[in-house]
Amino acid sequence: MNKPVKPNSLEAYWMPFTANRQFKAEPRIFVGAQGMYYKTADGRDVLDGVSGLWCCAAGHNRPEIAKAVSDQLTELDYSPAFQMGHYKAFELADRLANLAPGDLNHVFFTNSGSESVETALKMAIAYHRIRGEGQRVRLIGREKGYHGVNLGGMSVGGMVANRKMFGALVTGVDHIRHTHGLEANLFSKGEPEHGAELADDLQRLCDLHDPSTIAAVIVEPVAGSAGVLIPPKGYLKRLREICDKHGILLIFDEVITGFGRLGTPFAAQYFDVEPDIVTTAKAITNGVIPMGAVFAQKKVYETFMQGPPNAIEFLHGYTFSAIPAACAASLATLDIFEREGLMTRAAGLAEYWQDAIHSLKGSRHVIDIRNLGLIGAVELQGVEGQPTKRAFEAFLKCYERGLLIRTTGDTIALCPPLIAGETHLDFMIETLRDVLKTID
Ligand code: PXG
Repeated sequence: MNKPVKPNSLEAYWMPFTANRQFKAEPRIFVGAQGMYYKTADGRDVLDGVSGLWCCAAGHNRPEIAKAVSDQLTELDYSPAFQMGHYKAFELADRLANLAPGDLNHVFFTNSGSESVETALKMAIAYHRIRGEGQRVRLIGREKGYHGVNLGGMSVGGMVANRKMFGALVTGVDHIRHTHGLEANLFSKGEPEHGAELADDLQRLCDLHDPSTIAAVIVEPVAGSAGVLIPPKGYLKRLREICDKHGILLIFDEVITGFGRLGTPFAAQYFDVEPDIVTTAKAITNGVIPMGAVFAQKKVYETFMQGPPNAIEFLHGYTFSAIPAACAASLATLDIFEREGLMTRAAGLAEYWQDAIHSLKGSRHVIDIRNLGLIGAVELQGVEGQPTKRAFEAFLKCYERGLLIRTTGDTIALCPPLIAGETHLDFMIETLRDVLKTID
């Protein structure tokens, strides 16, 4: 095996969403990965408690995916995305459409969650215009929502720290209230009992702006980046009802919930709510090659398929939409999911996981615990005047002890690969339990 090359300087690389100076003073470098584990530059195994960044759902270094990509690169390396096609793009779209619920049977390819979101927002606005409702231009997001980092997604997003540095953002956007922190819901197991009525906040915005001006509402069925916020029972159904009443498209951003995270292919099936558009990315290729996919209802696609047959119906797309290597990686990923039952595996682990993570109730600093499917969050009391400090300390200490976690604000998020066994889940919880004892 090649020895990893060690650069002389870490300076040139401006790292994304990273404390660059802290990192460069104490670098954390991965040099390998296998199954549930990363290998660090200092030779330690680190259990991946977060599937990379919610993407390596089938575990690391799956040889089937590597072979599919490698074979693809020597057969057809690149095929123009516009006005040309290659078989795997059609095959993949078809297989994905079969996984999605109801009429969500057309797939538009992108290269990331952020691009999927921009695509969905543009699709929604253009859809209404083609139907003769060009006044429907307003986009509604939710406080604490995360929809990637591009201007549209950031504008409908509701994470204050991500927004505040970047100007006035896209106009014509408003937000419904978030569902976080209801006293009565603290330490809820699974879906919280209280708060379905928070969906009625959409009606408030309809009353304010007039529903005829609203194109779409975008929400994460389970909010990830804001610290794992589980929707209250009945909340998403209520959002759907209000959208239906007013002709507003409902977009589910399933960038983290897609591909088995809740024990169903998509959260839409878990919550039995059929959105008009679904955005995905991450686990679609098991994280190995950038790819995203936007699922559109038949009615949305068919609305676009009008006008002269040689006219481009949707003036949108990316050079790397559905590149052959990403399609090959995704098809191989779906094969693994099918063979190993990963699309539903989280359902079987969910109860064990729920009991395990809730056993941390009473640990030092813990003020809430949330879970659903194979997702969990432990919220810590922040240090007065120094938000994020305590959780970041937990992150560093877990890493030292061989566990990779994610933190956002003072919440620890966990989402291990779907191949995890009970002993892996136990290791995660026991490591966290020990670490919590040691942080101030
Ligand atoms: N939508 C949602 C719901 C996401 O979670 C994006 C869009 C953007 O995806 P890209 O591929 O452009 O990054 C995301 C990304 C975390 C974490 O730890 C979450 C994301 C990315 C990195 C870290 O919560 N989500």
